[in-house]
Amino acid sequence: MQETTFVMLKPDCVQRGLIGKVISRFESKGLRISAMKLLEVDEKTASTHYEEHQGKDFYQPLLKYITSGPVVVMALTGDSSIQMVRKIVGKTDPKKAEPGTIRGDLAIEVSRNIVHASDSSESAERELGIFFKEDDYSDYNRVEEGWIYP
Ligand code: IDP
Ligand code: MG
Repeated sequence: MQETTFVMLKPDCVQRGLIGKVISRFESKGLRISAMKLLEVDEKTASTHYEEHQGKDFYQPLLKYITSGPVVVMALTGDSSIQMVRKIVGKTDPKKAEPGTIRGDLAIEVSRNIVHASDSSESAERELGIFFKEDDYSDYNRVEEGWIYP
């Protein structure tokens, strides 16, 4: 089923110069970038985005981390993209993430794990709504989806 998921390249990803490397993994898999921007997350947006973690001991450091520098947010569309992107990203703790996954290959610390990806269709819808509005999206097909060169 065609669906759209939300991905954020966190400040450590941007500052380590890994934007291209990480996006490339999603692109090569065949996912379509349907919206994308570079921005700084303010405190309020960060707390809305991570509201499920409120009260946990890593919550405050998490807000500080995510607001510490620019991030890249994107909407990725494709067949089963929500589950698939979570697989490509790997387990939350990079020490446990399998080699071949983004976190398994490019990170070490759970508190600096490079990338966020929605974990369900409900969270995808909610998180996309926090960062994108209707006209941020582009509707097109990739070549393998039937796009024809004009
Ligand atoms: P997820 O990003 O794989 O969905 P969540 O459990 O939703 O993982 O946690 C959100 C984010 O909070 C993680 O990506 C990570 O940045 C941070 N985090 C989660 N657990 C810990 C922890 O035990 N220590 C420090 N940071 C954590
Ligand atoms: Mg999560």
